[in-house]
Amino acid sequence: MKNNTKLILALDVTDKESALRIAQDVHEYVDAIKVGYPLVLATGLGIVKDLAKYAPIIADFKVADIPNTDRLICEQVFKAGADAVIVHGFTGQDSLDACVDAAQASGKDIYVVTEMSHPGGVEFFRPVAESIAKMALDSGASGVVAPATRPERVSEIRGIIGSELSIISPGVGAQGGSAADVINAGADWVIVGRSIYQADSPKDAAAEIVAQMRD
Ligand code: OMP
Repeated sequence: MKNNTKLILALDVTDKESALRIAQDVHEYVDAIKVGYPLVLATGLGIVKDLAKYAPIIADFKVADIPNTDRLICEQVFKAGADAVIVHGFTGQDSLDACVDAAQASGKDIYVVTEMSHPGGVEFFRPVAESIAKMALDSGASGVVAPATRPERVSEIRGIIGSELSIISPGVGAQGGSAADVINAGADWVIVGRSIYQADSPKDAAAEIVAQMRD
């Protein structure tokens, strides 16, 4: 994924027409489009190929199963045209390794969730976030997901993973985080959903966020 705009669109709409319209509208301002359960369950996995015309696709399926099932899931998602998959790390090293192996076999990327951005993200994730970040580093994953709602945690996670792995960071806008603050804290990309796809002009909203990160 090229780091031109530092913006990843989280396309959590549930109809194909809106998804394609928004992707076309904002594609020049985003480095990737993240699709997840809302859009894929509503429209089917084929949406990945449709959207891949506009930007690389990160499939956010937060994969969290035994190694064999994880591998099967990742293989299907890569076959569908995704460039990266977001997975959980709490299932352990062997499960993560299965995802990384599947990704490396097809030259794709795995991003591992460390600590989640919502208020409940501190309840169970906080105590294990550092261990998950360390495991992600050792596993050969391409990067981690860390919360824009807590830039200080992004800095701490950056301290663990060093410069080798990327940090993609959700929680900007609707969840209260600031794009500029989390980039200054060490994130490589922000992931933004509602502040863009619910805006009157998704294109202007995306342009504004990109401008904030350049100031
Ligand atoms: P907005 O809050 O609408 O900007 O969307 C944020 C996107 O990032 C959604 O697709 C979430 O599912 C996702 N996300 C988080 O919000 N917090 C996390 O800790 C992890 C993710 C994610 O893995 O992408």
